[in-house]
Amino acid sequence: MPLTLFDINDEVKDALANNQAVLSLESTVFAHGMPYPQNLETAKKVVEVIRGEGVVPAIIGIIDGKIKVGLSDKELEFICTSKDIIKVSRRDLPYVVGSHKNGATTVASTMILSHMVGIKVFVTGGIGGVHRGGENTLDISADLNELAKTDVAVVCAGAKAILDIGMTLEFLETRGVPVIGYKSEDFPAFYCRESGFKCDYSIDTLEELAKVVEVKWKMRLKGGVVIANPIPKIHAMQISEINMAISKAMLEAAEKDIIGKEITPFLLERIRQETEGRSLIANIHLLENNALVGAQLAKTMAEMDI
Ligand code: PSU
Ligand code: MN
Repeated sequence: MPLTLFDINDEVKDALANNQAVLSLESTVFAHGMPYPQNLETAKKVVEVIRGEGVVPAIIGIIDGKIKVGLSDKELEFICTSKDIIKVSRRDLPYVVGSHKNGATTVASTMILSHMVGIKVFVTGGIGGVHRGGENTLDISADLNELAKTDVAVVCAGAKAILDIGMTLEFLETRGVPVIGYKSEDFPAFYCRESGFKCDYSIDTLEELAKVVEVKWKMRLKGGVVIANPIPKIHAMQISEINMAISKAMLEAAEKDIIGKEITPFLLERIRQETEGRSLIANIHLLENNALVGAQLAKTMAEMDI
């Protein structure tokens, strides 16, 4: 591992050295997925939730080209407020690190960096996927490829309905990524508990979840496991409301020719406006819930010596 490129904070370093539970978090969800100040408040809340479970949180980001594992409060504030933060997926890592830039990491890059330092569980809001029309545009998130090859368990609330969820699940199947619902048969669609698609399997206990992850890696079946954790019922949104907002936002994105890595942040912001902030509130709650389950899974895996 190119250790000189990393700056791992002492708490995370100690925990990793002593096989204590560590849970990593991406920073794009805060830098490009939510407005200030809610992004900073949510990041702080999520860290608190993880600590409450006795697990060490490690938000990952890049500052002046240094890969930070476990952002300090000051660094987190910078990532949440600066306009100068690049959205960093796998292909962006060499440039952003090599040219001493600032970056927020996506699911793909956070998986890579977590794996490099030995963190096995990672939590996010929703994974990227195959965009609608992806069969023509080839807009398929690098998150999916990473899930196919990097050994990290990813706790998420499914994938957003701005994506083609059916094609996303097909892609994951082809690449051999198990999609496990935690206490859910349905594959959730981020703001909603259902997407119209099922998970491959549903598991009700953390021990069983941990076992599946362990077996996958013991058998050297490279890659991640998607653990789909639906948004709590009381915070879930109406499918009709969210679909209306999504359709409107997507039409606008097409009119404005927004493509590539800009599309997800654009749609998230427009959906927030269309739902008068309700989507943001749902986003915050599902992240907290994912952090809770992620922390519990990290703890269970550490106890089982996985
Ligand atoms: N989903 C969200 N908020 C986000 C993202 C996804 O609800 O901010 C981010 C994640 O970092 C994810 C990335 O890894 O978008 C996927 O982007 P792309 O499709 O450009 O790979
Ligand atoms: Mn994309």
